[in-house]
Amino acid sequence: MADLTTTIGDFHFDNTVMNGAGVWCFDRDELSAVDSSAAATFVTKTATLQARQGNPEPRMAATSLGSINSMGLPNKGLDYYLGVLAEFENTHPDKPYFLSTTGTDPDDFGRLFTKIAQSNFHGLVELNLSCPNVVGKPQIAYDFGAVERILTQVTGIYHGALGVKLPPYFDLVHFQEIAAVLNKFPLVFVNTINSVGNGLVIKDETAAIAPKGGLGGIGGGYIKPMALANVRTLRQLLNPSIRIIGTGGVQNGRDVFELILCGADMVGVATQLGKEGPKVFARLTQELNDLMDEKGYRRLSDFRGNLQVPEAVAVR
Ligand code: RRO
Repeated sequence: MADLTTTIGDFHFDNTVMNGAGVWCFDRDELSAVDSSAAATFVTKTATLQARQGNPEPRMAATSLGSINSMGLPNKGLDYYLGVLAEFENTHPDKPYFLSTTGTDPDDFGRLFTKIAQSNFHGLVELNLSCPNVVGKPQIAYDFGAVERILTQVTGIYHGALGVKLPPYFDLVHFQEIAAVLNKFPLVFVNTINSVGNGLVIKDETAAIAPKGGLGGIGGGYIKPMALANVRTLRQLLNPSIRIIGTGGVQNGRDVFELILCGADMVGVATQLGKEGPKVFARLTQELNDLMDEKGYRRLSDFRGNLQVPEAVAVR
């Protein structure tokens, strides 16, 4: 078996695949199923100060190529997830877990992070700056000034391991702008990418989901090229101490390999986890291991970030 261990900040993981926030992480039972699978660890559903019902149904649909969702941030509230995390941390003192959280109003961030700082949680916090589905609320991380203001406030309050969940960027100047902001803060990771916001899937003559006139975040195979490009470009622009969790479009071990080749330190799985359940992690681990064996790689650092680009040849 190849060595699939990886590190984020001071935290060590005995595998490199985990869930993406939103899938198999709503409550204790779902988190427990991921915890006892081959996954390295889990991240919770994004927690807000108060529990939320989310958007009306139908709000998620799977297609052969991926998924669309407009869940609208349903969750059981920060206190619930802090309570569940305390149980997992007691049972597995050496296993690092991720808490995902976000605010729906500017005032929320101070209150969220004061609570987290006062809790016993000692894992990693993933601040979700990219939920595409709360009606009337833009995706925060497309507003670089807002990201800087929020991170200034949060890092003044919270001194534990912190990372951010980013939306996909599509413009090279935007990559430079977000990286310049993130590099000002003591982040230990970024998770890239969230779903591609506001796509539309049609079944027969009807939108697949109901909220927002049918628009929702697109995940799965549709978005792998964007995930690869975001991991690769941010790896080139971010401080080396900021590790990258690459998420988006993972269906098999080859996809995990490609995200690591672009520079990912860990890999998140969302749509395929929803389709297959937590046994997906054992399959992905085996497929990654087999591919590494074929190529003669013994550890992730043998190929991480080593993407080759063809030499450019002048057109005659
Ligand atoms: O709950 C959602 O609608 C949701 C969230 Br918070 C997110 O970060 N990404 C997504 O695709 N859906």
